[in-house]
Amino acid sequence: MTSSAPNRPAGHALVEALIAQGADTVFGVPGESFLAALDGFYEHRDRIRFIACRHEGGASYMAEAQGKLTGRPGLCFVTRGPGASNAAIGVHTAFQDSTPMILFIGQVASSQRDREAFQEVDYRQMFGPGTLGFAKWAAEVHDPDRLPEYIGRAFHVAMQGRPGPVVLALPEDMLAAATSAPVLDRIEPALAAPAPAALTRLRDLLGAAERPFVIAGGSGWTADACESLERFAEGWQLPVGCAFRFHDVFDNRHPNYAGDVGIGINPKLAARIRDADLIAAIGPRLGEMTTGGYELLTPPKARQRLVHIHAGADELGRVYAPDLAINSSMACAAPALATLAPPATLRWAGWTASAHADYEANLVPTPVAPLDMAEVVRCIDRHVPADTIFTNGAGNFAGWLSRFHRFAGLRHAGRTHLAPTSGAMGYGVPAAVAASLLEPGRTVVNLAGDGDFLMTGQEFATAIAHGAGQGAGKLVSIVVDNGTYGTIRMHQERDYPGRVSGSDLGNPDFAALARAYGWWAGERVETTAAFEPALVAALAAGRPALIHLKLDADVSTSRTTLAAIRKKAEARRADENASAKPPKP
Ligand SMILES: Cc1ncc(C[n+]2csc(CCOP(=O)(O)OP(=O)(O)O)c2C)c(N)n1
Repeated sequence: MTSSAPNRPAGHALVEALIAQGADTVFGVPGESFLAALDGFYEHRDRIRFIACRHEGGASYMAEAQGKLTGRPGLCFVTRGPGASNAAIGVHTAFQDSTPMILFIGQVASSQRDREAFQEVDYRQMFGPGTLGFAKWAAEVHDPDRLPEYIGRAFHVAMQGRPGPVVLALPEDMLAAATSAPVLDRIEPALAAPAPAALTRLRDLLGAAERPFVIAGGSGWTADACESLERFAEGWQLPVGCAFRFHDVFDNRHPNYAGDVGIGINPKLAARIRDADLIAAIGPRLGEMTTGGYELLTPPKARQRLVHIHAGADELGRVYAPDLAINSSMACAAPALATLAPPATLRWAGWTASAHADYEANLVPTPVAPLDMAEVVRCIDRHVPADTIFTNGAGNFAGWLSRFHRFAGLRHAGRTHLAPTSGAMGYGVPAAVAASLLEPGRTVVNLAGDGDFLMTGQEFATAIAHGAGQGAGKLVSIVVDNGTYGTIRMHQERDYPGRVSGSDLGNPDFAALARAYGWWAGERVETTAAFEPALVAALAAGRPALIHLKLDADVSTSRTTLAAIRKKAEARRADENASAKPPKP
């Protein structure tokens, strides 16, 4: 504990506490409810910056991306009712993605509490653990002298076990009151480690397997832990797939890499996971997207033997009854796994080689004209450094990135993928802006859908205002404009063929919009050949750049078209109708 200036406003003490935790950047939208904290940011402006965003949804996404990128809680400040409501999407994303984050909300004065005062909300009800899916912990601080206690708990809770978001409401009078509260030293999370007996059992289970498969993912990975995972996989010759949105946990070029286990999974990989006799899930939640809608592994007792290693005790046995559950952080589990000596002979070297061969074969696209998204991704990869950070929100457009981009792997390049496990649209632009501000030396590429982009595109203004993408690292946003909420259209064609409802979009001129924000933008790209010069110009622009791609809506995914989906659905309907006919007399 460091003692600090006596009798400064609690708002200043709060900012000092964040600095002591290693923070140099917070994201937010100001409100009159936390003026004393804003004044604290002014007081300490040489050590911490307040990035004023254009919407609390953008700010909370940026803080979530900060948590993903740094492993420390991302920090977001918003005002009461309206601000908190807008910020909810980032809290939900941080919850589903197990990302450490703290949302600070300016609250009505204590003297007005419980009157439904202006914009008053009870954030413990709104975000508290009882809501299942928002904050891990929500609290309101009433005593300025207890700020260190609340901040300390917030950092611990956000980072420990299964990481996640914490909400702290700060009544405006509390923030303005004087306190001599000291400042806590930097908090490191307590890390659970595997018990020796569990490791022995794991070794036995692996030794008895014929077709083992590792699914790696979740949060809490460090470069060292990823390197240990790689050594474990090499020693035991295990095939490794990355869980949904955690594609960068394992080097995609490694000979043991088998592909990503998420939306749009390689069908051969899905078959392999079904056929495996042992699944070692190291780090990920076994959520709907990573389990193919709970079908690759069927709950509660999967057909495959299941070893589940997770940092959160509550995740173990939550849906699946594992044969072995290990409650451990990745920082402790991975080095322990790397020390497990494999037997002299392993039975599954061919199985692992064919898993990687399936992955390589899946990288070969079916050519599409006039604009081939697979070639777009390949072209980006030729022109940007290996440590480029890719961001995306939700939509079919992201499928081309998932399938064709080869992530360098966290052990080599740090986190290179910021994307929402929660499937939240609008995540990609704010995440890219945050990444660019936090790591100005790295290139950042955002891939966005036209629907996805316009949910948070206003954060282009934040990028310009705070100098993102204007240094060594480039910032490029690529908008895939197909004139539709394509994912929903795809589902409609599957379930209600030909009946397009609520999914068409009327779009602006994205390049003109970008220029209005001060971004560079060239001609709209409509062909594969036009993309490379557009990308080269964007990377040389010296400021953030947008590339507007026009894609035919029929090109639904990297595997199929809307027309094909509709035809199949109509044929299925015809069959169903025929079999429903009463027998002829
Ligand atoms: C915030 C939010 N709202 C709605 C959805 C439901 N949703 C999922 S994908 C999608 C359409 C995405 O459209 P677009 O960004 O244009 O990408 P496309 O699917 O066309 O490639 C919608 C509406 C969501 N996931 N998140």
